[in-house]
Amino acid sequence: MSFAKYFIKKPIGELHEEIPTEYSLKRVLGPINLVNIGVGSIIGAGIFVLTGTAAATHAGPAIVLSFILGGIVCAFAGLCYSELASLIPISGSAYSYAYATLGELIAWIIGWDLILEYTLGSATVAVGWGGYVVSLLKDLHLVIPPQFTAPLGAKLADGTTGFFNLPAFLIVMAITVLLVIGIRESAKFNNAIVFVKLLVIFAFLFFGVSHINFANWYPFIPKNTGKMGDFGPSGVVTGAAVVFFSYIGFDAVSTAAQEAKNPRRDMPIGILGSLFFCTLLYILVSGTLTGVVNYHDLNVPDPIAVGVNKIGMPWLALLVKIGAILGLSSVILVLFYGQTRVSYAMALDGLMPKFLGKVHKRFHTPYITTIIFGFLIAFAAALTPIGKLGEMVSIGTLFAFIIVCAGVIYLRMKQPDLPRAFRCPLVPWVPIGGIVSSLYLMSGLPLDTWMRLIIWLIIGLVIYFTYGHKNTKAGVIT
Ligand code: ALA
Repeated sequence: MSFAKYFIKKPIGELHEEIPTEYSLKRVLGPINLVNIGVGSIIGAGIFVLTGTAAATHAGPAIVLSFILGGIVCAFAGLCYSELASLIPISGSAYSYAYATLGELIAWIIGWDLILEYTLGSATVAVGWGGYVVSLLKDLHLVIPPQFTAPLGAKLADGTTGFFNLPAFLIVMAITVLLVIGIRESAKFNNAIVFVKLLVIFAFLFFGVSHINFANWYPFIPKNTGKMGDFGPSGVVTGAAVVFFSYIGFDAVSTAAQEAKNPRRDMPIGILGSLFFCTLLYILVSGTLTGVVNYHDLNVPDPIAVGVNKIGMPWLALLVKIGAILGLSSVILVLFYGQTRVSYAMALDGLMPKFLGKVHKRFHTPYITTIIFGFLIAFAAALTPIGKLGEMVSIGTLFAFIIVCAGVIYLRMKQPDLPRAFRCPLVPWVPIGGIVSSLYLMSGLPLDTWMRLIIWLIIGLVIYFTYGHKNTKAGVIT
């Protein structure tokens, strides 16, 4: 249910205790659950797949620095998200916060951008999922023809070209069905998956550390090849822009604000706690991986499993693959779920066609939006290389960060007296730090990725001015 419309009609200072009881959810989540939700949606294809690609093609062992850089950018944005989340303790996303505080146009831009982030984000993770499934099946002597495990036109090792990434397509279709019939992650299921993901990662660290070959860390920052972003200092920035994907999801914690026992205290703990934990883990994993395997050999769909193979523990490689497959499935589910709820909220607010907000009579899920986006995500996953998808998600998310950080500064100036349970420290410097560092990471992304973002935003604005703006005026909360 979107509350944005409801709140926008109230003076903003009166927002807090105003959630109508028929819409209110049980407040059951404590700080540990919230950190778990964060970790559940953060750890995914970023660390399991993109670390390898980014080390092999951009940063080398300095991928560790890329992760630190990415973590810093997210910490700035995380502090700003926390202030917004504690200001408006309603269920939703950056879209709902923006609607209630920054107005309709900004909300539209963020919502449209979030659709890009979540749609392509779930496609990216689906491709990573496919990589681990193909690798697991190979261990079981089941080989899918490589043309059906790679995107259209991809050059394959045997000299042929890829046609359609079938495993990635199928997992998205399966998750579409789950979302239509209404199975979403319960807190218990999420905890179990988080446990499995962490188990395989800690096992890798535990057994990997003693197999680090220090020679693999030299040169720590490989020499630039002459092309911007291919190793050298610029490679570290490009690497950060790519692995930045691994941090996406910490904002998912803010969507649980309405179910948190003490949202004003626990939201920031959930967001920043899960971010801090993951940053630490990523630094350790990427350092160990590039120490165990030379970065040249990491441009593979299953780098962590390659690392474990190098250690010489086939049983652990099997465990890593199963853990990755389970873990990645839950990330696809969470991201796709987020996508359907954003477009559902936008449809209820009148910004998107009403049929996207239509709920299934029996399953009570927004089934039309789920099915339409299910096909879009599945085809994007089947036809596009993971690197390109990940870059689009990164640029879209960084753009949303910039708006959120700017929003915090704007609201502090316009409405300084609002009750803020969590205050972002050192305003405006922290939000400015968020804006500048996001722009810095965006500068590491290729021009064609920028062009795609700009085209996406232009299409969004055309739809807003020709459709959304007119319809939302007539909209009422339902
Ligand atoms: N952070 C999530 C991942 O790495 C999206 O898969």
